[in-house]
Amino acid sequence: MNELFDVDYDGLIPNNVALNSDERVKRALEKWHPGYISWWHDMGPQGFQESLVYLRTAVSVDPKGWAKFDYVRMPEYRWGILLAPQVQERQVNFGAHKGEKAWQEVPGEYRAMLRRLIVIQGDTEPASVEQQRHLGKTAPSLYDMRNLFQVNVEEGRHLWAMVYLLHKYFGADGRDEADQLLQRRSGDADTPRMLGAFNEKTPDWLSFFMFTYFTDRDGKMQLEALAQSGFDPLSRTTRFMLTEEAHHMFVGETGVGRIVERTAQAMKEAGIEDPHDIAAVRKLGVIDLPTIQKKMNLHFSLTLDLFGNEISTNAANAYHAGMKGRFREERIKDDHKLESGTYPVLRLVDGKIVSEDVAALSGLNMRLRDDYVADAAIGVGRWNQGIAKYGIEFELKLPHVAFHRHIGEFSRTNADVDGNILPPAEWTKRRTEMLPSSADRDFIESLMQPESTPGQFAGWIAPPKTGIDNKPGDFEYVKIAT
Ligand code: BYC
Repeated sequence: MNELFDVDYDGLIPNNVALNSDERVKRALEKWHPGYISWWHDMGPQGFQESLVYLRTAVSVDPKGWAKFDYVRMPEYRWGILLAPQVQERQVNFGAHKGEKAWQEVPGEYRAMLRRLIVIQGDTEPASVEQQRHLGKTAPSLYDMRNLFQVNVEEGRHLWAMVYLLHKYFGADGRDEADQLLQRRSGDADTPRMLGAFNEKTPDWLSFFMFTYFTDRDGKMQLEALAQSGFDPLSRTTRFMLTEEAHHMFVGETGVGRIVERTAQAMKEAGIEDPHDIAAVRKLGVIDLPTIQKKMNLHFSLTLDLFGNEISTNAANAYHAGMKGRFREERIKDDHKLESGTYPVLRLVDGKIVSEDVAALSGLNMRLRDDYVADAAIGVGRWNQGIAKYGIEFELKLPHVAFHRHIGEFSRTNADVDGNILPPAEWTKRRTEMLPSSADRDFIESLMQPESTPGQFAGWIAPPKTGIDNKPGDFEYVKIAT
């Protein structure tokens, strides 16, 4: 066994953290395990727990080849604890402790801060599984169903990743937090998940793809920032999570791309040139582009809220402490302390959106959000190429960051998708031009008929270019148990 990369699969909990020689944590996790399985049965994919799903499981943390594919019943998936290999002599790369040795134990003065970051990260993982649990029943193909379940089991594994840190490094309060991660429920009035977007519904597959494109991408940015952490176990665990996260965003990007392509193709075949002739496009059984734009407006704006307030003392403290860095900190050319310097932040001043320079440390949430917006725009460009290919004049566009916000500067106002501030009555009047209406939702829902013949796809989505694990087009990705 390659000590650096390989995973011990002998015990109940696969791991590369030498759990066998850590009796206390091993016992704590084995005690947590039944509660997790029972949560998975109650809140995991509904109706497919007995089906055989062609899933990848991490068998190594070697970036060159870490996964193996096989049929698995989801409750029997080997959720494991996998940390990226330790970097020898690693240092804290930013903040007040820059240049000191990275911490292998929790620094006492940052314990509460670190626990909060880990708990928030942990809370989003089961939340997304809960949000997506009904989708298997309306999957547009076995390929897509398999991808949904792959995302779900890996979010489950990401929960394990955070729970490991809580048990290993936070004693009794870590244990309590780990238990609570199984008790909160997405959308529950009394015990909701911690962050807004994770209490929203994911009612249909367009929402699912938008969620995996936009919201999983917040996951990427936050994990990248945590991967910089001077608390080495957090850095190592989030580094490996990022490897899995890439597939989730692939599912989102290609999913939306395939929907857009199918719409454009159907319009071309039917000779419809006007993308705004919604009734004509919908008659073709595909989702019109303006409705796709509205869904995008919704998911993008909900996701921006996950970056917190533009000006944030929490973010400043976390950076100063060396706990949460910037996106690709190592590539930034500055002093990595940010004790001086500024960052431009969009603010609402006297009813207008203006850019103001604030202390760079205070503007870190805004900076991460800016990096996110740039990253999110790339896939939108590719979707637009898919539309242009069919000669249709329509461009999908990310809405203004002030649009439809519930956290931060712009939660106090109503901006349209171009960033114009609207009086409340005007906003209410124009709302369904910019966000999905109940009629839009009903139409999308009417298309959500399952397609479970291998190699077949629902009429509103194009097939993918290639299969998973190089499988042929008619591969049976899920053997549905009847
Ligand atoms: N909803 O200084 P502020 C993922 C609270 S996604 C509700 O503005 P801070 C995934 C905040 O908690 C990535 N409350 O914010 C994706 C604070 O409350 P307290 C998840 C919110 O702390 C798809 C107060 O407002 N990971 O992995 O700088 C599928 C003022 O705080 C919200 C992380 O987020 C909100 N949206 O930034 C599966 C990383 N925003 O404590 C998985 C860890 C703010 O004063 N979290 N508040 O009562 C963090 O780094 C930060 O806590 C946040 C907020 C970015 C969330």
